[in-house]
Formats: sequence, C-alpha cells, structure tokens
Amino acid sequence: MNRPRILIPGIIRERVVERLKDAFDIVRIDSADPALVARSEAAAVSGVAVSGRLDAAMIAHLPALEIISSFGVGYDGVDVSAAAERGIVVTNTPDVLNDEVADTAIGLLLNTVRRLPQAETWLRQGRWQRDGAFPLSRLSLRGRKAGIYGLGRIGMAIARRLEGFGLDIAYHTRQPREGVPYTYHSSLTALAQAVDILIAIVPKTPETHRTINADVLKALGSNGVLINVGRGWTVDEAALVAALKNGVIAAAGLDVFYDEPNVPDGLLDLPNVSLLPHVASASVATRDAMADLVVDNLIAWFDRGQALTPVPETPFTRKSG
Ligand code: A2R
Repeated sequence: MNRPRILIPGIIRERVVERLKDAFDIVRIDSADPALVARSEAAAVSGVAVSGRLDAAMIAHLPALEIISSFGVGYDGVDVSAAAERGIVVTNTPDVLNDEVADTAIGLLLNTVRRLPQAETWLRQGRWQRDGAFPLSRLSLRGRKAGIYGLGRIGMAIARRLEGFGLDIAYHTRQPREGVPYTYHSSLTALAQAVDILIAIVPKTPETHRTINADVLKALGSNGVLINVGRGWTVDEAALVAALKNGVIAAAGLDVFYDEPNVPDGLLDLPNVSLLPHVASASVATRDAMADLVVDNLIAWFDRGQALTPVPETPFTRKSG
C-alpha cells in the first residue's frame, strides 16, 4: 500500500522527522523553494510538515497537497489564504505551549522590573565583594495594574498567573471575552492609559502591525513597562527605542523582534530593557509536545480524515479517495 508522502522543507525538530518516518514517506529539502522539488516528485506530495515559511508559490508547486502541518501556534509564515482557496487544511500547535509561554512572560516581567539578570551579572563579576550590594531596583511589581493585549489561550494563562501576584488585570481584544473577571477596554490606547504594565500576546496579522506605537507608549506612561511575548511585528521598534530613551515609558522586556534574529542596536544599547532570543516556548518538554502535535495532525488527517487542530480559516475534512 502507498504511504502518503510528506515534504519537510527546512529545519524542523528531529522528533517530527523520526516519528513521521514510521507512517509516511519523507522528502526533505533545504528550504521551501519550489526549485528544490522536481515536478514529478512534487506531484506525489500530499502533506507538508513545516516550521516557518511556506508561501503561495510553494503551495502552488504541490498539486496533490491536502494538509500543511505547521509547527508553532502562530502560523503567519504559511500562506493560509492560498491553502484555503484550494481546500488544503492548515494546522498549528495551540494549547500545548500556553503554560510555558505564560511562565516566560512572567519571568521576563520580573527580569525587566527587578533587573534580576543585571543583579546576577553583578554577582558573577565579583562586584558584590568589590562594590557591595547591587543597587535597589527603581521599579517594583507592587501596586501595579497589568493590561493584556490579546486575551486568548496564552493571554488567559498569563492573566491567571498575574492574579497570583495580586495585580489588577485589564485587557484589550476586538471582542470582549465572556465570563472573565478582568476589565475590558475597546481600544489598545484606552488599555494602555488604564494600566502600567502592558503585555502583548496577539498574533501577527495585518491588523496588529506596529499597533504598539508612539501614542500607545505615551498612554502607558513614564512608569510604564512593556512586555512582548507575541510577535515583534506588533511593535514600532523605532518608537519604542525613543520612548525608552526619553522616559516616555520606564522599561521593556522583549522575547520577540520585528526582524529576527536581528535586534536593533538602539535596543541593545539601552539599560532599561530585558531581551530574550525568542525562547518563550523553548523547553525540551514543550517543544516535544509541539512536535508531537505536528505529527499527530498528519496521522489523524490520513487515518481518520480529520485534523486535530485545524486553524479557523481552514475547517476542512478530508475528501475520501
Ligand atoms: O480580537 P479577538 O477577540 O479575536 O481576540 C484575540 C486577540 N486578537 C486581537 N486583539 C486586538 N486586536 C486585534 N487585531 C486582534 N487580533 C487577535 O488575540 C485573542 O484574544 C488573542 C489571540 O488568542 P489565540 O488565538 O487563542 O492565540 P494564542 O494561542 O493565545 O497565541 C497568541 C499568539 C500567536 O498567534 C503567536 O503569534 C504568539 O502568540 O506566540
């Protein structure tokens, strides 16, 4: 019996490849470039497992494609409209990373406000012995109000943690979320005005592009702290650098950047930022769970005709045959 053929363009967690080999024929290429798959081979590909980009040209090169299983909860790298037009299902890896990302958001918030990485550097450099106590942090979490921009699966996990810190919580989404005890604001600026911690955890969409701009930062205010664990795309980085330099806001903690892995010098040069290299979900256990969901979506599709976690834009089931 013919096993479905799965194309893996570029780098993906090896656990995905190892598990896929049990049930599928695998074709690996260096990147999602149509020139790397001959037409005859492309015609036999019915699934893709990808971490990162898959554009319309690559999708068009695969005439028998049924499913794109994408690694990660954000699927902005995949041209979902091109897939949807052809009835191709796109899956992502939601939920299994919620707690890990929320944990990182809290760690980054504490690092930013209490300057814990700088305090550790102080110790490691022998300055505790040489110069005495690390300077008191100017900022504290105590008495703050937190605003969450994007109260989805991960935003809720962050909110639950913030409750444990005794902070007031508000949020902004396009639609108010039913049954949550947090204060809703219908605009991002109104949310920023009402809080002094702003945590961004929205997807990369045309609507969220550079929405954290000079006006929002001004509204957040001079005691304000910005944390971004969603996508760098949502922040106007030039406006952020200016706001941090000029005291428009107090500090920022960033796990994501506009043009990764490039981090603007303007940010690297500032003392009031805490920077991480996009590690929010990056533990072995969580990345394994994400890898398993990439594989399990493909298995469920070809075995039972239904993916486990299709994205909302492609709610398709498999045509038999
Ligand atoms: O707007 P709503 O009511 O659909 O709420 C969603 C919110 N959101 C927005 N809020 C304001 N303005 C927008 N233009 C906008 N677009 C979306 O973001 C919802 O509360 C939240 C997204 O939640 P989930 O779809 O459950 O995503 P999850 O799993 O929390 O991950 C969020 C993002 C990923 O897309 C990756 O980019 C990143 O975190 O790792």
